[in-house]
Amino acid sequence: MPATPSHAIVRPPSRAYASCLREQPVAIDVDLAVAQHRGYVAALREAGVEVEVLPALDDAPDGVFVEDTAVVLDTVAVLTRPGAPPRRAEVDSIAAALAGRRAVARMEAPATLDGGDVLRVGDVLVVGLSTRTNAQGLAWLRQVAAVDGIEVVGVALGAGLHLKSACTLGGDGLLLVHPGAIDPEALRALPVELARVPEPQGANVLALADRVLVSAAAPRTRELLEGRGLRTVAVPLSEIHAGDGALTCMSLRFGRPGDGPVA
Ligand code: CIR
Repeated sequence: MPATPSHAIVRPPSRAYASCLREQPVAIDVDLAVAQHRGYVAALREAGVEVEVLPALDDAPDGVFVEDTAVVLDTVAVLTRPGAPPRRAEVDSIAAALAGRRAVARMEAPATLDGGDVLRVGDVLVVGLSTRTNAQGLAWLRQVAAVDGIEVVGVALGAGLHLKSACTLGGDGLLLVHPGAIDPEALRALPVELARVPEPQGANVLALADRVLVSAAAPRTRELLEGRGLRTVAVPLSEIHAGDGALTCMSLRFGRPGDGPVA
C-alpha cells in the first residue's frame, strides 16, 4: 500500500453546493451531501488520519473539492490555478491552511491545473491534460516537483473531468483504471499492474495503510479488491458524485516530511 497520509485537510460543502459546477443538471440534496462528507471524515479518522476540517465557504459552490486547489509533495506544495475560473477564489484559504507545513509556490497565468489531474506513483507524478489542466500547468508543476526529486509525465485525457476520475492506486503497485476516459495503454510505462474496474465510480479509491476506501456506488470494484485480499470500506457518496466529485477530491492528503509518497 502507499504510505497512509498522516494528515488531511477537508472542507464540508456549504449551502452553495447546490449550484456547483456539473455536467448534468441533476438535483443535489445538500443536507445529505453534508452528512456524506461527515461519513467521509469519519472513515479517514478511523484509518488513523489526522483530519483538519476547514470552515465551509458560503461563496464557493465547489469548495468541498479541496484536492483541486493544491498539490502537496514532500517538502514543497503548489497552490494551483484551477482550470474553472469560478473556482480560483478557493485557493486563498488553502494557502493559509498549508502555510507552515510546506514551502508553497503559487501557480500563475496562463498555467492551469486541477489537483484531481495529478496522480502520484512513487517518485512520478502523472498529470492528465484535460479541460482543466494545460501544458503550462504541467510545466509549472514539473519545475516545483524537481525540488523534491519527483518526475512529471503527462497523459492525454480522452473524456471525463479529471485523470483521477479515471484511475487511482488501489494498493501498492496496483492501478485501478476505468477505460472509458483513458486509454490504459497510455499508462503502460508505469511500474504498476493495471486492473480494469467494472464501474466508473470504482476508478477513484483511496488506498490507506490497511484498507481501501471505495465509493458505495462501486460494489463490484470492492469485490475485485476483496478478492485480492484487500480490506475495503464503502463510503456513501451519491451527492458528491452528483457534483461530479469522487472520493479523493474531498481531501488534500500529505505525510510528515520524509514519509515518502502518500495516496
Ligand atoms: C468541478 O467541476 O470542478 C467540481 N464540481 C467537481 C470537482 C471534482 N474534483 C476532483 O475530481 N478532483
